Amino acid sequence: MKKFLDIKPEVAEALAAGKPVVALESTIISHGMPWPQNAETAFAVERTVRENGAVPATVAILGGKLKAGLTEDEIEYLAKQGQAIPKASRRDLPVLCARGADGATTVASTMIVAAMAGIDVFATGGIGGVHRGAETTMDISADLEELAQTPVLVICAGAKSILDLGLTLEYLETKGVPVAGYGTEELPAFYTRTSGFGVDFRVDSPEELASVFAAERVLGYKGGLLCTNPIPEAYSMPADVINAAIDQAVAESVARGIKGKAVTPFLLARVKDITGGDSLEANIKLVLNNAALAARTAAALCGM
Ligand code: PSU
Ligand code: MN
Repeated sequence: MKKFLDIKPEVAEALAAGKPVVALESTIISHGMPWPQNAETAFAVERTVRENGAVPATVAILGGKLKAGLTEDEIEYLAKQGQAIPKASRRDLPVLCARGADGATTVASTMIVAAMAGIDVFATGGIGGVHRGAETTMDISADLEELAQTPVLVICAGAKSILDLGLTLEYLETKGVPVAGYGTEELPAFYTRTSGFGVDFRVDSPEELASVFAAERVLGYKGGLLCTNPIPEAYSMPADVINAAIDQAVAESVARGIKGKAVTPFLLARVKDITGGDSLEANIKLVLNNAALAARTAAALCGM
């Protein structure tokens, strides 16, 4: 395992000293946003983590190495390559490592690398989940299975309603994954602060969130914890606008027969195109918001 793991020296030093570290994913860089906003956002997210008291560790696979922490040049490389970098979830790591290839990590694979490196907290935008129509397609993201088996606290802005949010919550309940709402009882739906679905429990401070994760560890659970943090009010989008775009994108993906790992990138790209720059701006703001909460939670966890 360690043969493939490459922890950036700054990250390794922070971990050895018991200082807070926050993992960040890279599918959002190469597949989630266009150049150059993807690079600008990745740098802004790292800055936000630092400003809130933690060391950032952006995760990716480069030359077959599982990187926990990237240099600026490496982030820029992923951002410029964009879709040319394969999206890498749990099942993709062995082949990419064996072949010395590159990959952009999803929530699932970022959790795997974070856990290997000893990083407890991970900030992202949206997680994968149970897709609409999954009762026939069986399209369920490996992110959910990872939350059930890998001990990392993931902070996101909920999930986009490209997914079936009700079924996603049911799946997480079945798998025993605690789902927190930060300052809310309702699951946020990424672009909007509400979804009509209730979360498992509410927390109101980084300390409170950290204490639940710490308790989960003391109990010896093997899985993770999901914290859903609503997009700041000022940047949230009108539900009717975003839902119309999502419905159109889902209908197109069905009509075109999109399958497997291509489904989520297809839907994300279509929603972005249909809504123009508005959804990109909202996306950037919510990721920064999650990065700040993750850094403060990682710091609280270190103080426990
Ligand atoms: N949902 C988003 N933004 C994203 C993703 C999902 O709103 O960027 C990315 C994340 O990397 C997530 C992955 O882990 O897509 C899930 O892909 P799949 O559904 O194929 O598991
Ligand atoms: Mn899928």
